[in-house]
Amino acid sequence: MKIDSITLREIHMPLVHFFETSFGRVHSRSILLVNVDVQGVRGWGECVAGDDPFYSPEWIETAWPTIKKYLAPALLQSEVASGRECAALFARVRGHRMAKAALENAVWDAEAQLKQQPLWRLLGGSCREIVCGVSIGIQDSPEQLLDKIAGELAAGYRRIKIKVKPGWDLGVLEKVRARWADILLSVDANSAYTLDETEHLRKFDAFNLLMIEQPLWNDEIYLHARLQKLLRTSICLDESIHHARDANFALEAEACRIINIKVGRVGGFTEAISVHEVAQSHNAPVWCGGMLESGIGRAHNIALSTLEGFRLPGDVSASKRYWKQDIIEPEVEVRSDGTIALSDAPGTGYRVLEDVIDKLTVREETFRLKH
Ligand code: OSB
Ligand code: MG
Repeated sequence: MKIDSITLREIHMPLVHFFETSFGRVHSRSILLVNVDVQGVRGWGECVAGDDPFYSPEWIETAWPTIKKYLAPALLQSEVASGRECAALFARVRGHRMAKAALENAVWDAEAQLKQQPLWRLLGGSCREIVCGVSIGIQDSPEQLLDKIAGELAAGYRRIKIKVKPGWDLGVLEKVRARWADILLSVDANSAYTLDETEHLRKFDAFNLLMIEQPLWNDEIYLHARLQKLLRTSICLDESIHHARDANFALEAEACRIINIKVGRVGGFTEAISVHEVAQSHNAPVWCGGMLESGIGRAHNIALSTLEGFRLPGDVSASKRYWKQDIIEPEVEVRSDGTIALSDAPGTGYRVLEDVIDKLTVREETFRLKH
């Protein structure tokens, strides 16, 4: 594939409902989109870095110059045969995985279009439908949370995950379990606790949770192993897992029993597939995490979720939970049984609405090889 040009855009999209985690509340998102023009097709990728460096050190103001100065030139100067070859091309740059993933995934998308293949098949997926869960942020009151859960269950979602932090945890879980004793329920702490709070965390065991996601520090694996020994509830790691070696260490050390795979956090589809393989070799289930993506990233998450190790419902849900108007057509819809159907169309199976993107764009820059 000879890449003709790479375009980076920043779009601004207000959320339908605010989203609050232990590190703060967001009402809208600035999203970096990248597209690669190659041999008459346009592949799209989404950078999942946030507006702020709160979930991870990366944010949109690190991703933009990293792509501009290092990743785009590296890609423009070489000829890659497939999306899979991008990771090696970008390896000289340390970290910046979300920036790398945006570009690599755009190349995979272009490759799927050029080969007239569904992206999910190109990635090695085999499931024709994926099972969906939702991630529900911290609300203004427990009553508001219960209303939200009721709405999502009525919509068919098969797993509810709620965000927790000290002061918004056991009391809320009591209320949720009092109303729904049997639903598949998990919690995500986004690193809100420390090992000193082990006794408190052990109380989560009373609620029959599918998992507790990332209870401790974002940069720790070993101390999660200490904690996992003391909990009945399975730990799932999110922030701590940056690549397949992390996944292998975490599973070998029994720091977790489940891994949340976010394609942006691990640096692209190639590494996400490797993390999936590592988890398979340990017989540990994985599921696809979300980063409040627009339709472009969402479509990529759907494709990734078709790999056979994605045995638990992911945080992959309908466009309308986030956006009044998404930037793809059709928008992502979840059926009343909580599943999304995969199509056999080439690429993602969703059309990118460039006119809508144009209206949302606040900056744009195109990179080409200088002759
Ligand atoms: O920890 O999974 C997380 C959103 C932003 C940053 C981190 C996380 C999340 C979510 C949202 O939980 C999942 C989604 O609905 O996209
Ligand atoms: Mg998480």
